[in-house]
Amino acid sequence: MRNFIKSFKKGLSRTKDNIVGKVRQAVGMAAKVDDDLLEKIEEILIQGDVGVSATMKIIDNIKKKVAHDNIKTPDEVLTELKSEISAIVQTDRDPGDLGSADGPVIWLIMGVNGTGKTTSVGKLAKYFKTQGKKTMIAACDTFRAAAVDQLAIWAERSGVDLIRARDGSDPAAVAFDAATAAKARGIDLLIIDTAGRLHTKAHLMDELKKIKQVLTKVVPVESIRSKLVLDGTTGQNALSQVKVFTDAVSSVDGLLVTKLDGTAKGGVVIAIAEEMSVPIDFIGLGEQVDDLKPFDSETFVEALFE
Ligand SMILES: Nc1nc2c(ncn2[C@@H]2O[C@H](COP(=O)(O)OP(=O)(O)OP(=O)(O)O)[C@@H](O)[C@H]2O)c(=O)[nH]1
Ligand SMILES: [Mg+2]
Repeated sequence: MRNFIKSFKKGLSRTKDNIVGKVRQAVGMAAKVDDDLLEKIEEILIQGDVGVSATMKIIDNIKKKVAHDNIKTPDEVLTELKSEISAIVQTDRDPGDLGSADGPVIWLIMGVNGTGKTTSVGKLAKYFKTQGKKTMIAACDTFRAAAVDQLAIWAERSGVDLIRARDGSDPAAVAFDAATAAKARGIDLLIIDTAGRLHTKAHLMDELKKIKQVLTKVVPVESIRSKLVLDGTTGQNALSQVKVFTDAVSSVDGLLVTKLDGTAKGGVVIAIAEEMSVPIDFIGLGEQVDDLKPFDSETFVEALFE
């Protein structure tokens, strides 16, 4: 548990400095709670990619408490900020819970180019294997020859089987083979890597639909979970990707927000929690195999405020 908190703290340190660090500074310099202080905090939140909607909600709630005399000192503003953020990101969902479906659960990993899909597949495989799940991965990125090799290295590192495509083969056909193999081998979780695709390219989005449809020939549709990988450094852009991918595959069940260690704008996690109805399953806090962590809202808030 200590290590868990430690990796959240390390991975989110730039965001902490940029958001909570700056608010703490502003609060420290303020003699009283006034419009100037609240405007300053609003600016810090927006600039930290917390998003307009979550920022407005937070500031409005603080203002109400100030008006009702529930907040009197600048220090209390910081305490209130913490509880407002907690309320927004709060979840008691266990992203590692695969449910009790018969046969393999399939995670279809998708996203725009370079968001961290392939490395996340490798990290997830290690995570679920450690949880005692029989895990298998499949390389359905048939566009880039190097993608399959990249995944093969991760498979070896994580000690899981890999179903690989021959170059140029149809990704839906590979997905079908992988699902069939997973079922035959009594696999608990099959994680499918797909090629990066711009959400504006309709034919590539159709391909995802086709992969999903083919999978339903092997497992019930409830066993197929569409997971969208978002690059945490791309800020508000990430939010629009959720909408388009959701339309393409009819629903996205969960998000993986990567590269939070590389950004001061991890406030995007708060923006996503506020504006999107899709939950965050895992967050990427580094490049090592253990750096993809199940999103734990309490630990997230602690890491920012401790
Ligand atoms: N620092 C950091 N780097 C990450 C994280 N997740 C992924 N990366 C890096 O991001 C780069 C791209 O990762 P990939 O997994 O290849 O991305 P992809 O989405 O599969 O890319 P395409 O298949 O080309 O669309 C790699 O250098 C990864 O190491 C993270 O959480 N933190
Ligand atoms: Mg890839």
